[in-house]
Amino acid sequence: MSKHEYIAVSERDGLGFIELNRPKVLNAINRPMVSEIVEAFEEFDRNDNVKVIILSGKGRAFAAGADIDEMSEDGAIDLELLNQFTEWDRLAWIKKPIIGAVQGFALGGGFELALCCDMLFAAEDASFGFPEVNLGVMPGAGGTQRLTKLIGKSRAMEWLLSGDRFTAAQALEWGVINRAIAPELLMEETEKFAKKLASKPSLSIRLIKESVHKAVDYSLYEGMQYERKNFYLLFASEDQKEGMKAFVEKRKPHFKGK
Ligand code: CO8
Repeated sequence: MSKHEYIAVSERDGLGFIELNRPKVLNAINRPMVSEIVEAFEEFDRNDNVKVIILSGKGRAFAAGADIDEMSEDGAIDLELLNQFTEWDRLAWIKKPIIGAVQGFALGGGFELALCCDMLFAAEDASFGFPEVNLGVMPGAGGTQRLTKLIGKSRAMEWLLSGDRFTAAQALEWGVINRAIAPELLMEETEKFAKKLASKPSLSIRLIKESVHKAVDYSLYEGMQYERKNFYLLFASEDQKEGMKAFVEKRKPHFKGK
Protein backbone atom coordinates (compact mmCIF):
# COMPACT_ATOMS: atom_id res chain seq x y z
CA MET A 1 0.00 0.00 0.00
CA SER A 2 1.28 3.50 -0.85
CA LYS A 3 2.43 5.43 2.19
CA HIS A 4 0.66 8.48 0.80
CA GLU A 5 -3.01 9.20 1.32
CA TYR A 6 -3.34 12.59 -0.37
CA ILE A 7 -0.68 12.57 -3.08
CA ALA A 8 0.67 10.14 -5.68
CA VAL A 9 4.44 9.91 -6.05
CA SER A 10 6.42 8.27 -8.84
CA GLU A 11 9.79 8.46 -10.53
CA ARG A 12 11.09 7.75 -14.06
CA ASP A 13 13.75 8.92 -16.51
CA GLY A 14 15.44 11.18 -13.96
CA LEU A 15 12.20 12.93 -13.07
CA GLY A 16 10.26 12.82 -9.80
CA PHE A 17 6.50 13.31 -9.96
CA ILE A 18 4.29 14.54 -7.14
CA GLU A 19 0.60 14.61 -7.97
CA LEU A 20 -1.97 16.10 -5.62
CA ASN A 21 -4.58 13.41 -5.28
CA ARG A 22 -7.87 14.54 -3.75
CA PRO A 23 -9.71 15.13 -7.03
CA LYS A 24 -13.20 14.90 -5.46
CA VAL A 25 -12.54 18.13 -3.57
CA LEU A 26 -10.44 19.69 -6.34
CA ASN A 27 -7.24 18.78 -4.44
CA ALA A 28 -8.13 21.04 -1.51
CA ILE A 29 -4.97 21.15 0.58
CA ASN A 30 -5.38 19.84 4.12
CA ARG A 31 -2.60 19.71 6.67
CA PRO A 32 -1.67 16.04 6.26
CA MET A 33 -1.42 16.68 2.52
CA VAL A 34 1.11 19.47 3.15
CA SER A 35 3.19 17.09 5.30
CA GLU A 36 3.10 14.47 2.54
CA ILE A 37 4.05 17.02 -0.14
CA VAL A 38 6.99 18.41 1.83
CA GLU A 39 8.28 14.94 2.73
CA ALA A 40 8.00 13.77 -0.89
CA PHE A 41 9.98 16.80 -2.08
CA GLU A 42 12.67 16.19 0.52
CA GLU A 43 12.92 12.51 -0.43
CA PHE A 44 13.35 13.41 -4.09
CA ASP A 45 15.95 15.98 -3.13
CA ARG A 46 17.98 13.19 -1.47
CA ASN A 47 17.42 10.72 -4.32
CA ASP A 48 20.37 10.74 -6.75
CA ASN A 49 18.25 9.27 -9.54
CA VAL A 50 15.93 12.29 -9.57
CA LYS A 51 17.18 15.46 -11.22
CA VAL A 52 13.99 17.51 -11.63
CA ILE A 53 10.67 17.42 -9.76
CA ILE A 54 7.28 17.97 -11.39
CA LEU A 55 4.28 18.96 -9.26
CA SER A 56 0.77 18.57 -10.67
CA GLY A 57 -2.80 17.92 -9.61
CA LYS A 58 -5.14 15.06 -10.49
CA GLY A 59 -8.52 15.79 -12.04
CA ARG A 60 -9.95 19.17 -12.98
CA ALA A 61 -7.83 21.29 -10.62
CA PHE A 62 -4.23 21.80 -9.65
CA ALA A 63 -5.63 22.76 -6.23
CA ALA A 64 -8.65 24.89 -5.33
CA GLY A 65 -7.05 26.20 -2.15
CA ALA A 66 -6.57 25.22 1.43
CA ASP A 67 -9.23 22.85 2.74
CA ILE A 68 -11.94 25.25 3.89
CA ASP A 69 -13.73 22.54 5.90
CA GLU A 70 -10.58 21.87 7.88
CA MET A 71 -9.93 25.49 8.83
CA SER A 72 -13.42 26.92 9.17
CA GLU A 73 -13.53 26.46 12.96
CA ASP A 74 -9.89 27.46 13.62
CA GLY A 75 -9.07 30.21 16.08
CA ALA A 76 -6.10 32.56 15.92
CA ILE A 77 -4.42 30.98 18.95
CA ASP A 78 -4.89 27.47 17.51
CA LEU A 79 -3.14 28.65 14.37
CA GLU A 80 -0.33 30.34 16.26
CA LEU A 81 0.30 27.18 18.29
CA LEU A 82 -0.02 24.94 15.24
CA ASN A 83 2.67 26.94 13.42
CA GLN A 84 1.78 25.09 10.21
CA PHE A 85 3.65 27.33 7.81
CA THR A 86 7.09 26.20 8.99
CA GLU A 87 6.36 23.09 6.94
CA TRP A 88 5.72 25.21 3.84
CA ASP A 89 8.99 27.04 4.52
CA ARG A 90 10.89 23.80 3.98
CA LEU A 91 9.89 23.90 0.30
CA ALA A 92 12.21 26.87 -0.14
CA TRP A 93 15.16 24.61 0.78
CA ILE A 94 14.63 22.09 -2.02
CA LYS A 95 17.76 22.19 -4.16
CA LYS A 96 16.49 20.52 -7.31
CA PRO A 97 14.41 22.42 -9.85
CA ILE A 98 10.66 22.19 -9.36
CA ILE A 99 8.32 22.65 -12.31
CA GLY A 100 4.61 23.07 -11.61
CA ALA A 101 2.26 21.69 -14.27
CA VAL A 102 -1.02 23.49 -13.63
CA GLN A 103 -4.34 22.49 -15.11
CA GLY A 104 -7.74 23.80 -14.02
CA PHE A 105 -7.98 25.84 -10.83
CA ALA A 106 -4.95 27.09 -8.91
CA LEU A 107 -6.63 29.10 -6.17
CA GLY A 108 -5.69 30.39 -2.74
CA GLY A 109 -3.32 27.95 -1.05
CA GLY A 110 -3.19 26.05 -4.36
CA PHE A 111 -1.86 29.15 -6.10
CA GLU A 112 0.57 29.66 -3.21
CA LEU A 113 1.83 26.12 -3.67
CA ALA A 114 2.25 26.78 -7.40
CA LEU A 115 4.24 29.90 -6.55
CA CYS A 116 6.65 27.71 -4.55
CA CYS A 117 7.68 26.10 -7.85
CA ASP A 118 10.68 27.43 -9.79
CA MET A 119 8.77 27.48 -13.06
CA LEU A 120 5.14 27.06 -14.02
CA PHE A 121 3.79 25.45 -17.15
CA ALA A 122 0.02 25.79 -17.35
CA ALA A 123 -2.80 24.48 -19.49
CA GLU A 124 -4.47 27.18 -21.57
CA ASP A 125 -7.67 26.64 -19.57
CA ALA A 126 -5.99 26.99 -16.18
CA SER A 127 -7.21 29.74 -13.89
CA PHE A 128 -5.40 31.43 -11.06
CA GLY A 129 -6.65 33.52 -8.18
CA PHE A 130 -6.61 34.45 -4.54
CA PRO A 131 -10.27 34.21 -3.45
CA GLU A 132 -9.38 34.42 0.26
CA VAL A 133 -10.73 37.97 0.44
CA ASN A 134 -14.20 36.58 -0.36
CA LEU A 135 -13.95 34.32 2.70
CA GLY A 136 -12.97 37.14 5.06
CA VAL A 137 -9.33 36.07 5.22
CA MET A 138 -6.17 36.51 3.16
CA PRO A 139 -3.32 34.38 1.83
CA GLY A 140 -1.10 32.95 4.59
CA ALA A 141 1.39 30.71 2.81
CA GLY A 142 3.37 33.43 1.06
CA GLY A 143 0.84 34.62 -1.54
CA THR A 144 1.03 38.36 -0.84
CA GLN A 145 4.82 38.22 -0.76
CA ARG A 146 5.67 35.88 -3.62
CA LEU A 147 3.11 37.29 -6.05
CA THR A 148 4.20 40.88 -5.34
CA LYS A 149 7.87 40.05 -5.84
CA LEU A 150 6.98 38.28 -9.06
CA ILE A 151 4.66 40.78 -10.77
CA GLY A 152 5.02 44.03 -8.83
CA LYS A 153 2.79 45.93 -6.45
CA SER A 154 0.05 47.25 -8.73
CA ARG A 155 -0.75 44.00 -10.43
CA ALA A 156 -0.49 42.02 -7.20
CA MET A 157 -2.88 44.46 -5.54
CA GLU A 158 -5.43 44.00 -8.32
CA TRP A 159 -5.16 40.24 -8.09
CA LEU A 160 -5.21 39.97 -4.29
CA LEU A 161 -7.77 42.66 -3.46
CA SER A 162 -10.33 41.69 -6.11
CA GLY A 163 -10.22 37.94 -5.45
CA ASP A 164 -10.91 37.58 -9.20
CA ARG A 165 -9.81 34.59 -11.20
CA PHE A 166 -7.29 35.22 -13.99
CA THR A 167 -6.72 33.19 -17.13
CA ALA A 168 -3.52 31.43 -18.15
CA ALA A 169 -3.14 34.05 -20.91
CA GLN A 170 -3.17 36.82 -18.28
CA ALA A 171 -0.78 34.88 -16.05
CA LEU A 172 1.56 34.46 -19.02
CA GLU A 173 1.41 38.14 -19.92
CA TRP A 174 2.23 39.12 -16.33
CA GLY A 175 5.11 36.64 -16.06
CA VAL A 176 3.53 34.34 -13.48
CA ILE A 177 3.81 31.30 -15.73
CA ASN A 178 6.43 30.28 -18.28
CA ARG A 179 4.17 28.64 -20.85
CA ALA A 180 0.47 28.28 -21.65
CA ILE A 181 0.00 24.93 -23.35
CA ALA A 182 -2.91 23.02 -24.88
CA PRO A 183 -4.34 20.98 -21.97
CA GLU A 184 -3.78 17.61 -23.66
CA LEU A 185 -0.08 18.45 -24.15
CA LEU A 186 0.61 19.91 -20.71
CA MET A 187 2.36 16.91 -19.13
CA GLU A 188 4.17 15.96 -22.33
CA GLU A 189 5.60 19.45 -22.81
CA THR A 190 6.46 19.81 -19.13
CA GLU A 191 8.26 16.48 -19.12
CA LYS A 192 10.12 17.36 -22.30
CA PHE A 193 11.47 20.53 -20.70
CA ALA A 194 12.22 18.76 -17.40
CA LYS A 195 14.23 16.09 -19.25
CA LYS A 196 16.27 18.82 -20.91
CA LEU A 197 17.19 20.16 -17.45
CA ALA A 198 17.83 16.62 -16.18
CA SER A 199 20.47 16.13 -18.88
CA LYS A 200 22.51 19.15 -17.74
CA PRO A 201 25.30 19.04 -15.15
CA SER A 202 23.29 18.92 -11.97
CA LEU A 203 25.68 20.97 -9.83
CA SER A 204 25.35 23.90 -12.26
CA ILE A 205 21.58 23.54 -12.18
CA ARG A 206 21.60 23.45 -8.38
CA LEU A 207 23.76 26.54 -7.94
CA ILE A 208 21.97 28.52 -10.65
CA LYS A 209 18.64 27.83 -8.92
CA GLU A 210 20.09 28.85 -5.57
CA SER A 211 21.56 32.06 -7.03
CA VAL A 212 18.33 33.08 -8.76
CA HIS A 213 16.47 32.67 -5.47
CA LYS A 214 19.01 34.96 -3.81
CA ALA A 215 18.28 37.58 -6.46
CA VAL A 216 14.71 37.67 -5.15
CA ASP A 217 15.70 37.97 -1.49
CA TYR A 218 18.98 39.87 -1.44
CA SER A 219 20.15 43.30 -2.55
CA LEU A 220 21.91 43.37 -5.93
CA TYR A 221 25.32 43.68 -4.26
CA GLU A 222 24.76 40.77 -1.86
CA GLY A 223 23.30 38.68 -4.66
CA MET A 224 26.33 39.33 -6.87
CA GLN A 225 28.66 38.17 -4.07
CA TYR A 226 26.60 35.02 -3.70
CA GLU A 227 26.64 34.37 -7.44
CA ARG A 228 30.41 34.83 -7.57
CA LYS A 229 31.04 32.26 -4.82
CA ASN A 230 28.81 29.75 -6.59
CA PHE A 231 30.63 30.46 -9.86
CA TYR A 232 33.98 29.77 -8.17
CA LEU A 233 32.61 26.66 -6.49
CA LEU A 234 31.73 25.07 -9.83
CA PHE A 235 35.41 25.18 -10.80
CA ALA A 236 35.96 22.56 -8.10
CA SER A 237 33.65 20.16 -9.93
CA GLU A 238 34.59 17.34 -12.29
CA ASP A 239 31.78 18.45 -14.57
CA GLN A 240 33.39 21.85 -15.13
CA LYS A 241 36.64 20.13 -16.21
CA GLU A 242 34.73 17.70 -18.41
CA GLY A 243 32.39 20.34 -19.90
CA MET A 244 35.21 22.67 -20.93
CA LYS A 245 37.53 19.85 -22.06
CA ALA A 246 34.77 18.40 -24.23
CA PHE A 247 34.18 21.82 -25.81
CA VAL A 248 37.88 22.18 -26.64
CA GLU A 249 38.02 18.61 -27.99
CA LYS A 250 34.83 19.19 -29.99
CA ARG A 251 32.97 16.23 -28.47
CA LYS A 252 29.87 15.71 -26.32
CA PRO A 253 30.51 16.04 -22.57
CA HIS A 254 29.72 13.21 -20.14
CA PHE A 255 28.51 14.80 -16.94
CA LYS A 256 28.55 12.97 -13.60
CA GLY A 257 26.79 15.45 -11.36
CA LYS A 258 29.86 16.08 -9.22
N1 CO8 B 1 -11.81 23.41 0.41
C1 CO8 B 1 -12.63 22.36 0.62
N2 CO8 B 1 -13.40 21.82 -0.35
C2 CO8 B 1 -13.35 22.37 -1.58
C3 CO8 B 1 -12.52 23.46 -1.87
C4 CO8 B 1 -11.71 23.99 -0.81
N3 CO8 B 1 -10.86 24.99 -1.00
N4 CO8 B 1 -12.68 23.79 -3.17
C5 CO8 B 1 -13.57 22.93 -3.68
N5 CO8 B 1 -13.97 22.06 -2.72
C6 CO8 B 1 -14.94 20.97 -2.87
C7 CO8 B 1 -16.37 21.46 -2.93
O1 CO8 B 1 -16.88 21.71 -1.64
C8 CO8 B 1 -17.06 20.32 -3.63
O2 CO8 B 1 -17.26 19.29 -2.71
P1 CO8 B 1 -18.67 18.47 -2.69
O3 CO8 B 1 -18.73 17.79 -4.04
O4 CO8 B 1 -18.52 17.53 -1.55
O5 CO8 B 1 -19.73 19.51 -2.54
C9 CO8 B 1 -15.99 19.83 -4.62
O6 CO8 B 1 -14.75 20.33 -4.13
C10 CO8 B 1 -16.20 20.34 -6.02
O7 CO8 B 1 -16.29 21.77 -5.95
P2 CO8 B 1 -17.53 22.62 -6.58
O8 CO8 B 1 -18.76 21.78 -6.62
O9 CO8 B 1 -17.58 23.91 -5.83
O10 CO8 B 1 -16.99 22.81 -8.07
P3 CO8 B 1 -17.31 24.02 -9.06
O11 CO8 B 1 -16.74 23.64 -10.36
O12 CO8 B 1 -18.74 24.39 -8.99
O13 CO8 B 1 -16.49 25.27 -8.46
C11 CO8 B 1 -14.56 26.36 -7.56
C12 CO8 B 1 -15.09 25.23 -8.46
C13 CO8 B 1 -14.91 27.72 -8.18
C14 CO8 B 1 -13.04 26.19 -7.50
C15 CO8 B 1 -15.18 26.26 -6.15
O14 CO8 B 1 -15.04 24.91 -5.70
C16 CO8 B 1 -14.56 27.17 -5.13
O15 CO8 B 1 -14.84 28.35 -5.12
N6 CO8 B 1 -13.71 26.60 -4.23
C17 CO8 B 1 -13.09 27.34 -3.17
C18 CO8 B 1 -11.99 28.23 -3.67
C19 CO8 B 1 -11.39 29.04 -2.54
O16 CO8 B 1 -12.04 29.87 -1.94
N7 CO8 B 1 -10.10 28.78 -2.25
C20 CO8 B 1 -9.38 29.50 -1.22
C21 CO8 B 1 -9.47 28.74 0.06
S1 CO8 B 1 -8.77 29.65 1.42
C22 CO8 B 1 -7.10 29.40 1.25
O17 CO8 B 1 -6.64 28.76 0.33
C23 CO8 B 1 -6.27 30.04 2.31
C24 CO8 B 1 -4.81 29.70 2.12
C25 CO8 B 1 -4.11 29.80 3.43
C26 CO8 B 1 -2.76 29.12 3.46
C27 CO8 B 1 -2.71 27.66 3.03
C28 CO8 B 1 -2.81 26.73 4.18
C29 CO8 B 1 -2.85 25.22 3.69
